[in-house]
This record gives sequence, C-alpha cells and structure tokens, in this order.
Amino acid sequence: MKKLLLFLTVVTWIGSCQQKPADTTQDAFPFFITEEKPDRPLSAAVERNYDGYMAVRPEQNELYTQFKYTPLKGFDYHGGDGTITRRDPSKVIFENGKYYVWYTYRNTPVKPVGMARAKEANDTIPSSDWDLADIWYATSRDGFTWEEQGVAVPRPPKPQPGWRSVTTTDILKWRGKYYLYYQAFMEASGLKGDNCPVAVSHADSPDGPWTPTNEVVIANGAAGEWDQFKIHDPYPLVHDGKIYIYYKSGFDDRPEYKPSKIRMQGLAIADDPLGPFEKHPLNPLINSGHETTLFPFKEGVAAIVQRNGMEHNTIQYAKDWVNFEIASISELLPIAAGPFIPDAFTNTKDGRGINWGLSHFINAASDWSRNHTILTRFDCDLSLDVHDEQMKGHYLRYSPEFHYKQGLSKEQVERIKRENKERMTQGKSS
Ligand code: AAL
Repeated sequence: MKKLLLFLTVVTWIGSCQQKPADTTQDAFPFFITEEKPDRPLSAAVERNYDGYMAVRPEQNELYTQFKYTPLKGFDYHGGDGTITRRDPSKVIFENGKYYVWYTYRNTPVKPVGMARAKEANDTIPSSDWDLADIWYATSRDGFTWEEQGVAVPRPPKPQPGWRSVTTTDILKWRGKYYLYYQAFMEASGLKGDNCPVAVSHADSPDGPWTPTNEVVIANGAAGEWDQFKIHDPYPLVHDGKIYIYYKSGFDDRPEYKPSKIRMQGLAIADDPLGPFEKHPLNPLINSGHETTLFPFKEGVAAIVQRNGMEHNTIQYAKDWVNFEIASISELLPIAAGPFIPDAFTNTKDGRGINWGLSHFINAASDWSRNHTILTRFDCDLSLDVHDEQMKGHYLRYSPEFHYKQGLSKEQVERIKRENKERMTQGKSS
C-alpha cells in the first residue's frame, strides 16, 4: 500500500511539472482602449499611460497642448542691431480695460560684449543681453498690438539693490496694490557669474509710480547651498492665502560639462508681499527648467518646464503646489512665458488654466554679434474653459531645411572621418 501511495505521489508530481504552463494566452489588448485602467497584467509603459497622466491620449489631456506663435506689433528693435532688447516678460494682467505686461528693457549705445568679456563692461557697455537694463511696461487692447508706456522701475542709484541692472520681473496684485519682483544685479552679469538676489517695488496702480523698498526681498542662499549665487525668474502666485514665489537657481558649475550648471526651481513663501519669505524645506522642487512658467490648475499648480534639465520640454503638475509630476510632453514650448492668468491672485482652488501670453526669442537675429531678444505672443490650450483641438495635435512637421540647420559641427565631421578611416584600414566586416 505504502509503495502504491509513494508511486501515485511521484506520478502526480511529475505530471504537475510537465503541465502546460499556466494559460498565458490571455485575451490580447483590446482594439478600443478603455478609459478606465483594465484589470489585467499591463506593461510598465501602458500602466504609466493610465496612472501617470490625466488621460490615455494627448487630445483628451487638459495639460497637453501645442503652442502657436504670433509676432507682436508696437515694439521697435533698432533694426535688430543689438542695441535694444526686450525679454523675460511678466505675467499679463487685465486692468483699466486693457492688458499690461512688464519686461526687461535694455537700450544701450552698443551691443553686449558677452558675459565672458564682462571685465570690458562699463557704464555704457553691457556685458550680457540683460545688463544695464530697466523694467519697462506696455499695454494692449488685444494682446497682439502693444503700446509701450515707458519705464516702470529704473535702475536705482548705487548702492541700492539693482543699481547695475534690474531684470526678469514679474507682477503680483495683492489686496488692491501691485508689486513687481525683479532680479537686482549689483555687478555686471558674468563678472563672477549671473549672480543676483531679488528685490521688489510697489505701487497703487499698474501705471505706477513704483516705489522700491531698496532691500533684498529674496536673498541668495548661504555658502554651499544650491541657490547661493542666483535667485532668478521670481514668479509670484497666490495660494493658501499666502504669496508663493517660485524661482530658478543654477548650481553645480563644473567646466567639464556643457552647459556647466544644473538649473532647478525653488519656492519661497510669505504672508506679506514685502516678506519675510521663507524658502521651502524641500527646495529645489522642479528638477529642470529655465524661466519656468506656472499657473493655478484645478486645486494644484501646473508648470511649463523648458530648456534645461532631465525633464525639459514637459508640462508638470503639483496637486500640493510642491511635489511636481510630469503631466505631458510637448515641443516648441514658450521660453520665459508670461501667460495671461485671470486667477493668478484669486487664491483659487479651481484654477482654470491658460490659453495665451507673451514669451521671448533670444538672439532673435540668429547673430550673436548683435545679440538681442524680442517679445512674442504664444497661444495654447491649457485651459479647462477652452477646447481647441487644433492645439492638441501630436506632430509638428519640421522642414528638411530646419533639420539641416541643426547640422554637424566641424569637430563632429572630423570624428566621423576618423572612424571611417579606422574601419577602412582594419577592413573588418561588422
Ligand atoms: C534668463 C533668466 C534670468 C537670467 C537671464 C536674465 O534666462 O533666467 O534673467 O539671469 O536669463
């Protein structure tokens, strides 16, 4: 009997080992994708397509959009000779029946010598495109044709913060008053680096007059901290009854890498527009970006992250205004965008998003010998109140000429010639 039991046990065990594998030919992934995540094994990418984004396809993703650009009327650039620049526009606001925008304005007798030659800069020779600049503003009735109004915040006298240059401003409206935050340079940009803190001026009207506090309002970090040198691109919004100012810093300069620095975005929060501002303990909050644009969206905040970093060319979202995740990937993102955000300062918990604003094109003449920047208009559909399917395409066709303009450098051609010569010499087939 025992032998029989043992025999049956062994036979059953062998049978189970030889059994066909579990039936893995589950139904194939369906032709009509379900909006809800299906209860079935999924690949990492399809799992992410459900869990990582607001929709399974871009055209349904409220935080996906393409961007379209329109030249502005009303700004003169001296024929593009490099002596005049307008750049880094603020957010656009609507007051007194018109749109307002503020921006960096440089108008110098000569063009910039470049940051690498900052030692040659003086009271009339600018080092960088934004050196020896003031904050100017313009108004518009349609967002396409603008009327330049003149200076809003001039460079203050030495030794006030910003005596060398006041740049890269942004606007806050708070309890009926207006505040312009800006980078306040105390030396020619490029002498030690593009180093500066942030200062602020305030007014009772968007038309000024603007009164500087003549103090630093967001200071550089302490020695050894990520933001010890640069507090760039101050970007105020209102959330949780406080002033949230997002900003960029560049750090980890290592000449062996190009670009040699990492750029990330931090956050400083205050109860009062004039501070004190407290930097968020989790800073930096966004691991990429340059002149990053943000706007309230649903209960959280969205960010257009362009130019630098592992996650450049993305639109990101932080439900808690601190922890950002990628919401979509796009192309031709607006650089240094200042959107029109009707609910930027309303302390909203239902941010409606954006669909237009101003941005800029650096080296607008594609000629560094006359470097200057121009303002432009961008349009998009990152709005819960607009459904413009013409902004939800997936593919921008770039012409062959556009691709050939991004051609090989001389060094790259030489490297390829060397590789070919070695392969011909060795004669080894691959
Ligand atoms: C821009 C902005 C800041 C920098 C310089 C002018 O990219 O990030 O403003 O200081 O360039």
